[in-house]
Amino acid sequence: MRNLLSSLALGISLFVLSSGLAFADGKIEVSDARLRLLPGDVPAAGYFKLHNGTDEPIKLVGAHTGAYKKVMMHMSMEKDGMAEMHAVPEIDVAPGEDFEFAPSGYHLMFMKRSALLQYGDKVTVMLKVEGQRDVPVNFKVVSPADM
Ligand SMILES: [Cu+2]
Repeated sequence: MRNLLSSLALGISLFVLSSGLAFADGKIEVSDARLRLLPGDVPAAGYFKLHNGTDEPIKLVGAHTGAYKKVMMHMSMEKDGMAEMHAVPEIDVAPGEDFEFAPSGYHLMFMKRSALLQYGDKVTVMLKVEGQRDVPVNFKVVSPADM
């Protein structure tokens, strides 16, 4: 009984601690990060969801990784029935807001692969946020069929 009570108390204090941290020491959180790998030297696309858990607006200004020589932020849009892509120099995310990089919308474009990659691999990508330290994110390498 005492064990149960103390583990219960521990559980509660951990819960309080973690929710307290989320409020007091907010951070930038990234989830569902995946890199869609295509055969050959075709550029790969990166998708993820970013949550600005800080109390300041943040400005995403790019990304870099050891696995590709060049990474750009792109936006896809349809024009006259044709898919087009534009480079996006920066993306603002207000405090508490989410921003999603998703198929048919914003994506990271990975060009000139410099490492051999296989489906299931993890690729570390550094997201560049103006005025802050780079945010390291592990992207899972997936096939287009898994998207
Ligand atoms: Cu693109």
